[in-house]
Amino acid sequence: MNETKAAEDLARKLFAGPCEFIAGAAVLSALPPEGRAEVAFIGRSNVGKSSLVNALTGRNALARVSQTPGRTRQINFFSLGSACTLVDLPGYGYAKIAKTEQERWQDLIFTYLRGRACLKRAILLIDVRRGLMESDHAVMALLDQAAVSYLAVLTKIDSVAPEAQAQARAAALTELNRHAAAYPEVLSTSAQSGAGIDTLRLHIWSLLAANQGA
Ligand SMILES: Nc1nc2c(ncn2[C@@H]2O[C@H](COP(=O)(O)OP(=O)(O)OP(=O)(O)O)[C@@H](O)[C@H]2O)c(=O)[nH]1
Ligand SMILES: [Mg+2]
Repeated sequence: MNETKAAEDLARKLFAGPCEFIAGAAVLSALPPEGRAEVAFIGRSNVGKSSLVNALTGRNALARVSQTPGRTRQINFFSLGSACTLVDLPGYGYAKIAKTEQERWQDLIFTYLRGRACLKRAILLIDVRRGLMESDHAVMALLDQAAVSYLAVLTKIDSVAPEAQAQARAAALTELNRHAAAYPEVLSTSAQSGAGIDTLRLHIWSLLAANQGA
C-alpha cells in the first residue's frame, strides 16, 4: 500500500467515525468555548455547505439542507471523533431576507471568522454554475486580513458539463492567486454524486495530522 492510499484510508476512517451535533449559535455569546481544531464551511446561501458536511460524514441528515436559501440560521458545530469540529455556517449574500437579519448574520459570521483562534481552515464553497460573486470577495478579503487560510471548493459539479467545470475552476484559480490566505488550488465536488469528496476528506485529514504533529 503506498503512502497516499494509506492516508486516504485514514481520512475515510476519520469521517466514517462518530460525528455529533454539539452546539448551535445564533448569537456570538452562544459560541462554544474554543477547543479542538475547527474547519468551517463558508459560502453564499444555497451553495451547498450543509449538503457537503453531510456528504463528507456520510450522513443524510446531520446538517439541515433546503432548496430555499437561508436554511441554516445559526453556526452549527459538529464534533468529528476526537480530532476536530466541523462548523456549518449560515450563508451570506441572500437578498431576500430582511436587511437587519442579513446584517446580523453577516456580523456573526465575520466575527466568528476573524476571532476564532482554533479555526484552522475555512473551506470556501463556490457554486460551479455561478463562480465567485461580489459577496465572496468581501469574505476573502476578511480571511486574508485575519490570516485564516482557506481552500476553495466548487460545488454541484454534477450540474454542469466538464468544459464548464474546467472554466469555472480556471476562473476561480486566477482570482485566488490574488489572495494571500487562499490555497492555490481549487477542488471540485458534488455532494450528490460523491465526486471529489474523498479528496476533500484527505485535505482535512492532512491538515489535522500536520496540526497534531505541530
Ligand atoms: N445538483 C446538486 N445540488 C446540490 C448539491 N449540493 C447541494 N445541492 C442542493 O442545493 C440546495 C442547497 O443546499 P444546502 O446544502 O442547504 O446549501 P447551504 O449552502 O447549506 O444553504 P444555506 O444554509 O441556506 O446557506 C439544496 O436544494 C441541495 O439539494 C450537489 O452536489 N448537486
Ligand atoms: Mg446550510
